[in-house]
Amino acid sequence: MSVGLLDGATILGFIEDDEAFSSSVQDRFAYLDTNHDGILSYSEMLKELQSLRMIETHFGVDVKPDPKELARVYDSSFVQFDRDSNGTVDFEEFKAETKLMLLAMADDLGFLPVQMILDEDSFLKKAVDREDMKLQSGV
Ligand SMILES: [Ca+2]
Ligand SMILES: [Ca+2]
Repeated sequence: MSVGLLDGATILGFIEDDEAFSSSVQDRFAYLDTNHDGILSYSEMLKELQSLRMIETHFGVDVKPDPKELARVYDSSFVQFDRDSNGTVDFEEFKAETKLMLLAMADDLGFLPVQMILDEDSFLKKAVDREDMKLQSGV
């Protein structure tokens, strides 16, 4: 974990950089796909859903839900990813939903930079790293 400064533009820049975005989505997908069959099952997605849950709590919505409630939250997030409702999440579904989530987050953040605790291999951390690198190289 590290602390980074994040605003909407940083996230948008990251999404719009298709090469950077696609490759980090690919990394994340491969990391979650523990049996390497090219699709994510519910149990493989759980790790991702749990980290999304952490993101929510960072925005101050820290309700301590009971396990049943949490399972419901995971279920409904999974359904959001699984657009064709075939019970698994393929790469295109994963990428599309990740993009939507990041867009929504960029919208929420707006133009005021917010300090956030970032998971080492989260998309937000990658967005911040990318922005830092851009600043350093003066582009
Ligand atoms: Ca799999
Ligand atoms: Ca699907």
